[in-house]
Amino acid sequence: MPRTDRPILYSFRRCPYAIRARLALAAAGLQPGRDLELREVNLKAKPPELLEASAKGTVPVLVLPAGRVIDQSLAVMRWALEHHDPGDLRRRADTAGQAARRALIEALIASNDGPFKHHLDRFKYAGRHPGVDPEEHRSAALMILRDWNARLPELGDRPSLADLALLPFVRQFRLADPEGFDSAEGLTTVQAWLGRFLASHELAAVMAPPWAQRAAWRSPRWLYHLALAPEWRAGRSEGVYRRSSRGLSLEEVGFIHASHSHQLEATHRRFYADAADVLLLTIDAGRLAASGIAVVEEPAPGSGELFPHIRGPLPLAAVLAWEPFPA
Ligand SMILES: N[C@@H](CCC(=O)N[C@@H](CS)C(=O)NCC(=O)O)C(=O)O
Repeated sequence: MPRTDRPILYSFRRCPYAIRARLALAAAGLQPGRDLELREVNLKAKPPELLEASAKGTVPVLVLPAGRVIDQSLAVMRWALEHHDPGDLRRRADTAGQAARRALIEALIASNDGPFKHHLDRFKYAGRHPGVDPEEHRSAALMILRDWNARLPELGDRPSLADLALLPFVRQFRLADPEGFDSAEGLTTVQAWLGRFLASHELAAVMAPPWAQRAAWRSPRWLYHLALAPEWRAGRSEGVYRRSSRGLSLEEVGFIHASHSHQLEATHRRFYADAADVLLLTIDAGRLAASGIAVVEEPAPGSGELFPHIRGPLPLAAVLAWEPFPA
């Protein structure tokens, strides 16, 4: 595992596991940029660096400077709070009743990560679970929330590790049916608890830059090509893309222009700044090679800076993702 100077967090803005990890890292006083590098991940195009760190390919993943990899959200939370836990989220302070609170925190987390998540997935994403009855799972999830409703007050008024670990999932549950959640009986404490979380600065902070970027992190191992949306659409319907650069075809130029991650902004400024509907194509050089298409590093006229030139038509299978650029 390559050494880094700061921890690297692979994250996905909307993922509840990643949200809970970001909440704990922020509660520990860590800041992206200053204390860690945040890499927003497109789960449909996971960067090779993430998969090398953790082959299971889920987020969050924290890669520490010495090379240690923490690839479970709860372990990331505990790592953060071991460093700094100013709000005593883990209920470690030596006062009466803390052992019982710590046990309750663990019990609530087990209830969330096990049965609650199970029912949440089958209620919210019923289409992914053929044959399940979403209503049955919604009722089962509500039963669990009613149990939490009775137990949460035992943790005291201050937030705890359980709040950070559970609330992103309760938020998801509510999002699947806000009216149903808000009008559910026997949930007054849970409803108020979620309401405070949804209005909190803590949640707002981790859902916005620098904790969550709209655009995915760009791996230096991938290649990038700026395309005009109608031309990319035409390429997709033909099954192969043959534009070299703005206004020029592969046949005219002899190759397709591309950029490395660090060259992209300048390429956009130089050639596409006034263009509408620009898309950023993320290209896997390995898949190009597998299709027999060579990439040659060649100097740009004038500057001599080396750019990757794709020496043949771009196979659709080599394009991992496309998105509006700038994001
Ligand atoms: N047990 C893991 C679960 C993490 C997880 O499942 N994350 C989801 C996103 S919310 C993921 O990365 N899924 C991989 C995928 O969708 O390809 C943890 O606690 O970190």
